[in-house]
Amino acid sequence: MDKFAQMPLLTPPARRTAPQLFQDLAHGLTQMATLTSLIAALMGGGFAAEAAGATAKAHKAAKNKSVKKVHDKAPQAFGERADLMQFADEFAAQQQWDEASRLRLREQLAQARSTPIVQRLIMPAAAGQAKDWQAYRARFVEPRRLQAGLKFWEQNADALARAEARFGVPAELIAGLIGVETFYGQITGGFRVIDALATLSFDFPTGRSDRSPFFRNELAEFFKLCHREALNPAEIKGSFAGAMGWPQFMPGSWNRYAIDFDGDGRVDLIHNPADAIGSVANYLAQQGWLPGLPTHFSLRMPADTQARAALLTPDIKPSFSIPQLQALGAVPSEAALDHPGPLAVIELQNGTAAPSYWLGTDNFYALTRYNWSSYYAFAVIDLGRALAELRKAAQQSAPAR
Ligand SMILES: [Ca+2]
Repeated sequence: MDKFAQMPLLTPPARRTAPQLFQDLAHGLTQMATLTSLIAALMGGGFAAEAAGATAKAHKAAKNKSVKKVHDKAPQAFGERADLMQFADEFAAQQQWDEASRLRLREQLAQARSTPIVQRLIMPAAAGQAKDWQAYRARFVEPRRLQAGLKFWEQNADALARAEARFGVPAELIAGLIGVETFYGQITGGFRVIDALATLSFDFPTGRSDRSPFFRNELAEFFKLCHREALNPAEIKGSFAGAMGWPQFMPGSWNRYAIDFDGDGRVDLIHNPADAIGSVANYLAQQGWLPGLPTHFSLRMPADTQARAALLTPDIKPSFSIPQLQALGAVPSEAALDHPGPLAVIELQNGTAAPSYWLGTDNFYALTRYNWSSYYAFAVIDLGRALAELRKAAQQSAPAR
């Protein structure tokens, strides 16, 4: 109950009644206009205005961007560069591949392309921009993604329910996560993974901390994956960093955490949403997800500057007990008082407005192992919660048989 006290996500239905609106949904009328009015009614007028404003802003930003568009140089094949060929020979030896496989790997790496846009995208975002949670959230909790999410949940209800039962990860969070990652499989990345990973392994840009050892390891994991699943490395696409498929798993995460969840004997995160659902739940379970534990609670921060700084120092790693929080002047919500585990104080900046603060549990921390950002974790939580509320309302209003 207290979870969204500071961020009302779903205000009670206004004007038209939810049952009328949801009958449309229950009967499969999912045209954009219907759903948009449905969502707008559910969320109160403010949401629709906010969403429209955000869309307009996004268009404006995109327009501004196109004015000062960066022209990246065209990708260039690496060819038989010594460092890549050495990598191929060492990897083939380590995997005890035969000569034909070793030569094929050398050829594949020689045809990989060093890609300037990948080098640009791996650089940190320009500093000095205030983070704005509301703007961030509006990119994800918006009518089109909600519509896609409801359809996804409907089509994969069985897999979501099985994943929740087996791993204890709520279906709404799995649905929220896949929605934030790839808009339900619609945006999975257009880079050849071999180009992205080879660029970041062998032509990592200067000007930021060198992460090429990480990407060389991911490149090796990618070849293991392709070999095992009989995939052609040249054909697999993903993000600029090499993340793949519905859940955007890096190759190493795919090899460690992905599972066959529809029982067809293959692990396919690129075409198979059921495998993606099971794999996301398994990933979170392996990161220490505790079934039944909420992701966060609300709190009131102390006014004292030093106390606030002390509360924020450990960042998203849960490390405070309730008495420790209280000793620093923080006031945890009623619901948080019974929580036995450690808590983190999470700050979400709201541009020029005052920040929002939350208490994150070990489960909030597990979500941030997927993507190291509180904003990301809250977007997953909020999108999932909105989907769950919409589904519940639809089910309640469905005509009795
Ligand atoms: Ca499968």
